[in-house]
Amino acid sequence: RSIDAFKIHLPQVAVFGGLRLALGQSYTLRWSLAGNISDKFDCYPGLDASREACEELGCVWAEDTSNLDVPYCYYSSADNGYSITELRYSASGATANLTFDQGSRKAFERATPPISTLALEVKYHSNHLLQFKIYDWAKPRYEVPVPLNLPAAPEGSDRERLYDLVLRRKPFGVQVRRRSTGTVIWDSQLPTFTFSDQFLQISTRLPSHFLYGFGEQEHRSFRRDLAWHTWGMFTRDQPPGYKLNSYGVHPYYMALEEDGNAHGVLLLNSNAMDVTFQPTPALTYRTVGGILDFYMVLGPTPEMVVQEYTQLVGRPVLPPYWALGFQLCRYGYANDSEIEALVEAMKAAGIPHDVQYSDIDYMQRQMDFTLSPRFSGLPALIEKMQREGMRFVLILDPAIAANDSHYLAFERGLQEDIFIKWPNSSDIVYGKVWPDLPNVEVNNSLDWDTQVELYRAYAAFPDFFRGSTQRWWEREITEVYSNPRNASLSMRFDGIWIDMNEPSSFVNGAVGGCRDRELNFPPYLPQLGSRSQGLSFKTLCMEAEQLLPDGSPLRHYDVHNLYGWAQTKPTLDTLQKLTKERGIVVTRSTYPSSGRWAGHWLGDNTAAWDQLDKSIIGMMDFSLFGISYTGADICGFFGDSEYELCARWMELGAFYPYSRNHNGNTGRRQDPVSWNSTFEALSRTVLNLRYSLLPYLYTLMFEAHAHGSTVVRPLLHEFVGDRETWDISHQFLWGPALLISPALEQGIREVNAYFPPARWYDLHTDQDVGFRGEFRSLPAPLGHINLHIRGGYILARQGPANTTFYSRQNPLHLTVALSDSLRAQGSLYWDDGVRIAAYEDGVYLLTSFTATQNALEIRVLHRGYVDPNNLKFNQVKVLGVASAAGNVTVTQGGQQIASPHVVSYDSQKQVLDVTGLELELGQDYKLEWS
Ligand code: MIG
Repeated sequence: RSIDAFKIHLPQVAVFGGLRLALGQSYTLRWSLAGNISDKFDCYPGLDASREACEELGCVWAEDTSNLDVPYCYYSSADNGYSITELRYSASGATANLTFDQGSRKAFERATPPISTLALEVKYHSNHLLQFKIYDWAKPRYEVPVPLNLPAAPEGSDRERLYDLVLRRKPFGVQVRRRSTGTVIWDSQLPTFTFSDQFLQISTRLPSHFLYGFGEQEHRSFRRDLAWHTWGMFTRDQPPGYKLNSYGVHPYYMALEEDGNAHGVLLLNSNAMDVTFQPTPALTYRTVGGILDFYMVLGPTPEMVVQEYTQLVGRPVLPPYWALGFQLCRYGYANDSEIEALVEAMKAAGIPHDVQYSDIDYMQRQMDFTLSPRFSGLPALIEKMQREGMRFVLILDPAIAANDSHYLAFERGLQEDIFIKWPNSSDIVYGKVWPDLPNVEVNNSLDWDTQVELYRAYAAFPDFFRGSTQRWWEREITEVYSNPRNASLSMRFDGIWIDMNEPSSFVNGAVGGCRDRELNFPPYLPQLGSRSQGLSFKTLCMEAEQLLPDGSPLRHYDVHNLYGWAQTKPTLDTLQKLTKERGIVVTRSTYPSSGRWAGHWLGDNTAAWDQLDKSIIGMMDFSLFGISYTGADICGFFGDSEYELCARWMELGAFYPYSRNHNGNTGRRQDPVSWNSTFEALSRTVLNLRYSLLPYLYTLMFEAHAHGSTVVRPLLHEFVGDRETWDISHQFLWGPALLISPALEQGIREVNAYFPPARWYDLHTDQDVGFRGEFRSLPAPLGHINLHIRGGYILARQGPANTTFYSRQNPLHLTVALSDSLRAQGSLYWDDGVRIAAYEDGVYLLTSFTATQNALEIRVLHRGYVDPNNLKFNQVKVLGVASAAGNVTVTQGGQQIASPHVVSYDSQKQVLDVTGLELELGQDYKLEWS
C-alpha cells in the first residue's frame, strides 16, 4: 500500500505517518523523490542534444544552468519498453523472455531498433556468486571468449545464499538484494534499458555513493566521483591523463553498502563502451555490441570481494622472487656499453639492482627478434649480469614489419597465416608502428605524421587468438633466446615486456583507411575522445577479421579489447618453456584475468608531481582487478625528472610491487646514479629497506596467488568499519600489516597521514605511535618515508643485498608487533624463487608465527622445500612489550634446547630484542621470555 510523506519544519527530514506496521512482521518501505535532479537519466547521451531532438525522442528537455553536467534531456517515465514473459524460476536461478513493445520506442531505440525478444538467464552459481545474462533470443551474438572459473553445477544452498533475486516484469528490471540486510545492491528497473545490435544500455541504482574500480582510467580519488561523469572503456595507446581511457579495459566495480558490506560486479563485455556515474546514486553502461553478461560477488568484505572475483577470473600470477627486486630501464640507451656502465655504476654505489631492461633500442630498425649492431655486446652482457646474480628483460611489440623481403618473422608469419586480414579477403590489414623501412635515415626533427609517413614500414598484426600464431610467436621468441643461425646472438632473457598491444598503430585504422563506416562509427560512439576518428583511432579498423582457434571469425570490433589479453598467456608459456623458470611477463594492455599471467606497469606517465598519487590510485584499482604485480614508471616517463620529484618517487616506488625506474627517450637521465651522492644514499637506504621486507612482500604475493587477497591494499579493505578509510587515496597498505604514507607534494617536509583504529608502530624507530583513528602530521624530511607496522602482525624480514640472489642467502629476522591484546601473528612463504608452479606442486615452505606477550611460536605448516643456504632466523624483535623482559628460553617439541642468543630490553621504546639466535628455517620452535 502507499502512503504520503509530509514535511515538517525541519529541513531535509521526511516523516511518514499513519503507518500501522505491526510489531513482529517484516516490511520494506520505499519512497520516491519528487523532482530530484539526481534522478534524471540521460536520454541523449554523448551527442549534441537539442530541445527538438530530445522531445522527438519522447524525452523531457530542461536546461539546468546550475549544473552543466546534469543531463538536459532525460527520460520522463519509468518505462523501458521491455517486459517479462515466460518467467520460470528454478532452484538455481531463473529464465525468462523479454519482449519489446514496439509502441514504446523512444530515445536511442528510434535510431537503432531494439531486438524484439531477448532471453534472460539467471544463475545462482554459489552462495556468493550470481550471474545474469541477457542476449538475443533468436540469434547468436558475439560473446566474450575469456574463460571464467564457474562451478560446473550450482554450489551452495538456497538457505545459505547471500542474495535474493527479484525480477520486475513491467518495465523489465533485475533487482538483487543482500539477504542479511535487505539492501538492494542492484536495481535495473529503469527507463534506460535497451538492447539493439549496436547499442546496449543498462542502468542500475547503487546502494551508496561508495563506488570503486572501473578501468583503465586516471581518476583523482580512489573512490569514484558520482557527480555526473562518463568514462570510456576501450583499449588504447593513451598515456595516463584525466578522464582518458588508457591501455586496458576492466568493466568491473566494487561498491560498499552503507553498512560497510561490499560487493563486486563484472560486466563481461569486450566491446567499446562507456559508463556514466550519477549522484542518484546510479550508473549506466552503454556498449556497442556483444551481450549483457553480469557477474556479481557478494563478499561481504572488500577483501572477500577480491577473493571471489579472482576465483572467478583467475588468481594473480606469483612472480619470481627476483622480480620483487629493483629494476632499471630507459627508452633511448645508445648501446650496450651504456647499459653496462649503468650496471657498474649501480653496483659501485651499492644500490640494489636486480633487473635491467632494454627497450626497443636493441632491435634493428625497431623490428622484433632482431639485434641492432649498436647492441652487439648485449648477449654477452646479459650473461655476465646473470653470473653476478642479476636478471634481464627484453621488450617485444606485436606489430611485425612487412616491407623487408628477408625478414624471417614476417615471411614465416605469412606462410603460417597468422596476420589479421580484411574480412572475406586474403589481404592483410597494414598499419604502421615502430618498425622503420630499410635504408632510411630518420630525421627526428620532422613532425610525427611526416616521420610515420616517410620512415615507418608497413606493419602486420599477429592474431593471437589463433593456434598458428601462438606457435609462430613461440618459435620467433625461441630463436631470440637460442639463435639457430648464430649462437653468439642468443639472448638469454629472464622476462618479457610486451608493449603496444592495445594494439597500437600510428595510422588510424589502416594504411589507406577503413572501409566499414557502421563499425568504425557506430550509431553511438562511446565517450572515448577523438570522435572524428571513430573507434579506429590509433588502432586497427574495426572490420578487421580475427579467428578463434576453431576457425570461427571474429570482428576486431568485438575483440579489440582482448588483443593484449590474447597475447599474454602465449608469451608467458613461451618464456617458461625457454627459461624453465617462472619468469615475468609485464603487459601494457589488460582485460579481466590478465593477472593470471602477467603484471602491469601503469604506462607512459609524466615526470610531474600529480603522478605520484595517481600511481597509488592506479595500483589500488588493479588490486581490485586481480592484478597484483603493478607499479608506475618511477621518476616519470615523459619529460625531465627533477631532483626532489625523483627522490620522492624513489621513496614511493620502493613500495610498488613492480619497482622500476623507467624513462622516456628524450628526458634527462633519472636513474639513481644520475644525480648526486645524496641521491644515491637516499636510494640505497630506501631500497635496502624494501629488500629487507621482501620476505613479507613475497608472502603477500603468494597469498594473492593462492587465495586472491590483495598486495597493495586500500585502507578500507582492512578497516571497513571506519568510514574515514573509505575515502583514503594517498596512503596504502602492503597486505594487512604495513602502512605506507608517502610524501607526494613538492616542498613538503610533513605528511598528513591517517591512522586507522589499530595499534601502530613506527617501522623506523620500533615505537608505538600512541594515536589512532585520526590524521596526524608526521615529519617527512627528504629521504624518509613514513612506514608503520600494525599491532597484531609479525613481519618476516631478511638482510638486504645488491640483488635478491644474495639477499635470499642472508639471515632472517622477525619483527613482532603486539596488538592491544598483546598478540601477533604472521607467516612466511618461501620457495626457490623461480620454480614454475612451486605452490601448485607443493615445493615450498610455509611457516606460521604466533606471539603473545611472553612467547613466540614458529610452526611449519607445509614442509615441501629445504633452502640450500641453510637459512636461519637470527633476530626476533618484539614491539610493545610493556614491562622488562628477559630470560629467553627456546624449546623444540616441548624440549628446551641450548640456543645461542643475546637479549636486550629497551624500556623507553618497549622493545625486546633477541639477537644472535640460530633458528633454522623449516623447523618448529617456541621462544619464551619472562
Ligand atoms: O610508442 O618502446 O609504454 O614504456 O618505453 C612508445 C618505447 C613505445 C611505450 C611504452 C614505453 C616504452 C616505449 N613504448
